[in-house]
Amino acid sequence: MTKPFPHTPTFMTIDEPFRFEGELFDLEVEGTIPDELDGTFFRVGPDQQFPPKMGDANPFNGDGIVTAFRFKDGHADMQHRYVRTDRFLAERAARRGLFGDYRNPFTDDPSVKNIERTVSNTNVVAHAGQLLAMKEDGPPYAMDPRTLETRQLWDWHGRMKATSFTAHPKIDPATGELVGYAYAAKGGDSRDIAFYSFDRQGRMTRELWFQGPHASMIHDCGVSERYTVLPMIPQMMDVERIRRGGILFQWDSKVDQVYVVIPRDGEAKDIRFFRAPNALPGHVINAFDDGGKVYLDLPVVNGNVFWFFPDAQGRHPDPSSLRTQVVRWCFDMNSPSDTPTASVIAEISAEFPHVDDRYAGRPYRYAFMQASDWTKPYNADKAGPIMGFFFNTFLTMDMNTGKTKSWFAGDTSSTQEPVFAPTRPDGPEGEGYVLGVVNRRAEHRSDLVILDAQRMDEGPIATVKIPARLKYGIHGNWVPATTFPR
Ligand code: V55
Ligand code: FE
Repeated sequence: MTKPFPHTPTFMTIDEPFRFEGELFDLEVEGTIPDELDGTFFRVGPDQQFPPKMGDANPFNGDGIVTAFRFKDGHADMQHRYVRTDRFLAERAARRGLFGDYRNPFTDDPSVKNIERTVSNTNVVAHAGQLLAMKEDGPPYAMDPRTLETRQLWDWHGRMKATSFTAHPKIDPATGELVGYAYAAKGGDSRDIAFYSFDRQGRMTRELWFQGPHASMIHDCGVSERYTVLPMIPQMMDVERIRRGGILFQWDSKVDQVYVVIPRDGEAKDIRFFRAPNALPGHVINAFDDGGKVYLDLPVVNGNVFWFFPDAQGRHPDPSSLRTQVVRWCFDMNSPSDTPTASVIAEISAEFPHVDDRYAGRPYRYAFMQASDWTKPYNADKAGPIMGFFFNTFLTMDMNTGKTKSWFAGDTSSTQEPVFAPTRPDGPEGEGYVLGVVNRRAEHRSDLVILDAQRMDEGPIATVKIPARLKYGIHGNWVPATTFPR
């Protein structure tokens, strides 16, 4: 018999373990789902299968569970299924947690010594006929996009030799290539970084190994037509620390942001390392270049957002005290200076960006994000306390002006990452819908809302009711029906 989960922030309120798998045909809808929505919104998040072996766990340690919302002719169906990772299967067979702390193999049960320990809980990306469930501490797992059955650990036919792969690869809309990288690419806290490209069919076309200036978290990347940029977060890795029972990542306010700029067709000698003052580079909105200048847009936070990866003194800032700037960096590859220029597009606590994927890597105008609007009310009596990451607003940002149109989800709700779905393949940029899960915290239930991307302030066109709770999700993507023909 499984023991109860601990009543700690990771496992409380709307984020209590759910652990249920299943499907729902023809979800109840308030309003009207636009007929032209034809495709699937895939998303993933952690939902730990068994109570944590070590007594508690951070929210990034849970087993990945994937949701597919499939849209056709104004209807929505839903599937919700765990990724059958090797770790998930080993724990299921044992009926208990065998893997210990986050990215700490020293805390594992000896019986799982040689079993891949990634949980595939961070992103789901469609490429070359498969759905890839990803977490940056291991290779992806390939899933069947139609059934959500897990196929296998995916190392691209044995060619991807790094011990891990990012959860934030980018797909070049012009070529269909998947471009990504691995950090700590030889395991542990190695400074090795590997840069990869795979063509439309999933064949490896580039592999480039080099070393970074230090070993730290590289969570996301920007990919333009000719360059890839890797923002290095001042979250420093140390395997000696986990050997002593500590945490793999530690915030260091004395370390600069480092932006690694890699020419997509270049060699290791062409790689440049740019530096900016200590801060936290967040998720990449988009990147583009004009040949010599590389532009990277992303929210930059003035401190550490990962309260479970504190500094050497065990300190972390109160999330509501942090300030975010949406920044456009310019990296000049023809200048010897390692200092990029910055322009601030907006000052707003917005994160989890998506763009119109047809404009990925190219000059573009719109970003779709969620935001923490602390000026809005929150009814903790009804909705329960806020623990950790909290967002309450969906918005469309005009990147030319920094102006936003937004929708507040209400004083008992929180939001999850929104995605963008265009109305038609040849429509103008940003004409389409923003889809996002909203947690109805007082009802212990979730909804999926659909908003007009250009009229966010008018509120949902449709609310798809989910008679279940979708815990804290991480990332997802809109995949048009043409990507996986029926
Ligand atoms: C992040 C998320 C992760 C992780 C490392 O948001 C970094 C950043 C959900 O897991 O393992
Ligand atoms: Fe992420």
